[in-house]
Amino acid sequence: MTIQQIATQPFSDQRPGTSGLRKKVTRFQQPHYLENFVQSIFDSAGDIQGKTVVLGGDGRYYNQQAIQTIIRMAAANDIGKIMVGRAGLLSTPAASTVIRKYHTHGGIILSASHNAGGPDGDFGIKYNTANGGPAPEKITEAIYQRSKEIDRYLILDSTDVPLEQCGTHRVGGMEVEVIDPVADYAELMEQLFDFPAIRNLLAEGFTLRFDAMHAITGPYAHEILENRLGAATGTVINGTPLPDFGGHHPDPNLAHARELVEQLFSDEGPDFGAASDGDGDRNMILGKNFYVTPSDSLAVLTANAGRVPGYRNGLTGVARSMPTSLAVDRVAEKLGIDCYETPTGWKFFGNLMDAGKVTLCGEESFGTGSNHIREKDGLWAVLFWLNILAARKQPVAGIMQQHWKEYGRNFYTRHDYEELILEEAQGIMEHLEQQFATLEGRRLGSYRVEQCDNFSYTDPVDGSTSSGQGIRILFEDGSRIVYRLSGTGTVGATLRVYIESYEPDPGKHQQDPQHALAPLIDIAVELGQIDSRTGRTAPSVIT
Ligand code: VG1
Ligand code: CO
Repeated sequence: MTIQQIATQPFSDQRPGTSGLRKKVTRFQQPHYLENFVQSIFDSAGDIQGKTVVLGGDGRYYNQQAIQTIIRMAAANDIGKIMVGRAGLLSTPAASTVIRKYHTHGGIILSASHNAGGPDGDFGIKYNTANGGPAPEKITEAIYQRSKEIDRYLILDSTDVPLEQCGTHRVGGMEVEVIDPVADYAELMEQLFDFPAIRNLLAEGFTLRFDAMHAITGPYAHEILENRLGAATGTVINGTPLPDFGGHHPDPNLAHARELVEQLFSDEGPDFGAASDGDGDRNMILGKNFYVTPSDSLAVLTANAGRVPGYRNGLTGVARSMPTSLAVDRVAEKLGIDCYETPTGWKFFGNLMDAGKVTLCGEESFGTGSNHIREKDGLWAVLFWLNILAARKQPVAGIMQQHWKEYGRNFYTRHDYEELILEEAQGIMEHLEQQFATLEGRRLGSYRVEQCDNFSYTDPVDGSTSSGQGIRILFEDGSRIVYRLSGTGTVGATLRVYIESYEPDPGKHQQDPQHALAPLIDIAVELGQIDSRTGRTAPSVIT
C-alpha cells in the first residue's frame, strides 16, 4: 500500500452553507470533487496526525463510496484511527455523541439532511469539532479558503474496508474501528429520560407511531422505542434506511410526512406521532388530531424540563435561532433564565453550550436539542415529549392548550419559495433593504413598523460577528416578518418568509395560524414584491 499524491485543481463552489457542503450527487461524483473537499478539511482541522476521527453518514446514495474514499485519505493523511458506524451509518446526533464520549479530534458526517437522495438527489459532507458540534464559521471559512487553492490530495492505494460487521481493521498505519451506530446513543438516551415511566405509559395502552421516512433513524427508533421501551412492533414505520429514501423527501413536516399525518388525523389513529429527517436531527411532533409547531415544541420542553430526569436540576438558559418564534422567550422570562437569539444553523449554539450559558436550544425548522450533545436531535425530542406525556398524563393537545393559556400563543408560519432564480431572490432581499429607511414608523394595515434591520450576531463567548443573517421587519405589537435565503438548497435559491404574531387572548387561540396571520402574510408578500418578482402566486411549502 502506497500513499499517492494526486495533483488536482480547485473547484470554486466548495463554500459550506448553513450545515456543511451540499451539492447534487452528480457534482460530488465528478473526479476529485469529494477528495478536494476532504483534503481541505484535513488541511484545516488542526493537528490531526495520530488523532481519532469519527465517520458516518445517513446512508444516502454515494454514502458507501464516499466512506471508503475518506478512509483511504485519512490513512494517507496520518490520522491515527477512524471510528466508523457499521455499514457506514451514523445519525448526526449519534456522531456527535460518539465524538464526545470517546474524546475524538472531530468527525466527518455525510448527509444532505432533509434533501432528497438517490443518483439525481443531493449529497453532503460536514466537519464537526471535538465538542461534537458543527465546525464554527472560522473553520468552515478556512476549509473554503483552502479549497480555493488546493493543488494535491493524499490517498492510500488500498482496498475497501469491510464495514458490515463491528470489529477493527488496519489500513496502512491507521486503525479502523467499525462500531455499533446505535449503542452509545441509546445508552445516553436512557440516562436522560425516565424510561420506566415511558414504558408504563405504553403498557397502559398509550399508542404511538414513528415515521423514520426510510432514513437513518429507523435502526435507532426500532431499538429505543420498540426494543427498550416496549412499544408495539409496527410502531416504527418506514424503518429501513434506503439510499433514495423510497423516492421521498426525508423531511418531517406536514407536506412530506403525509402518511403519518393522515394516521394521526384519523379516528382510529394513535395518541402520538413523530417523524425525523434524513440524518436524524429533526423532529415533527403530532398529537391526536394535533400538530405541534416546532417553536411551540421548544417552549413546551423548556416549561416542562423539570419533569425530566436529565434536566431536573434546572436549565442554565435557552437559545433559539432568530427566525424561531418568541414562544420560548416567554417561558424563559417566567423561569428567570437567559434566552439567546442566534443566527440560523446549529453551529451558533455550540459556544453557548460549551460555556454553560444554555441547556436547551431550538430552531423553527423542526430542530430541538440540548447540551447532551452539540447537534439538534430528533429522537431526543420525541423521548422528551414522551417523558412529559408520561408525567402529565394529558393528551398532546391538552398540554399545548394549557401552555397557550398560561403564556399566550405565538401564531407562527413559514412560507418557502423554492427553486427561485438566484438573481430574483437576491432582488427581493435588496428591494427590502432599500425600504428600511422609509418603513420605520409606517403603518401597514393595522400594524405599525417599529424597526427593520438585517440581523447581525455577535457571539457573547468568542466575540465573533456574523452579519446579513436575515431581514427583520419588527412591528410595534411584537409581530414580525423575517426574510432569509436558504443556505442548504442545491438548486437556484430558496426564499424563506417567517411570519409571527402574539395573541394573549385564550378565546382566540383556536384559530388556524394561516387565518390568524393572513393580514401579515399579505403584507409580507407585498413588501417583498414576491409575486411580481418571481411570478409565483403561492409558496412551495408552508410549515
Ligand atoms: C435549514 C434550516 C435551519 C437548519 C438547517 C440545517 O437551513 O432553516 O434552521 O439549521 O437547515 O438543518 P436553511 O439555510 O436552508 O434555512 V438539517 O436537518 O438540513 O442539517
Ligand atoms: Co437534518
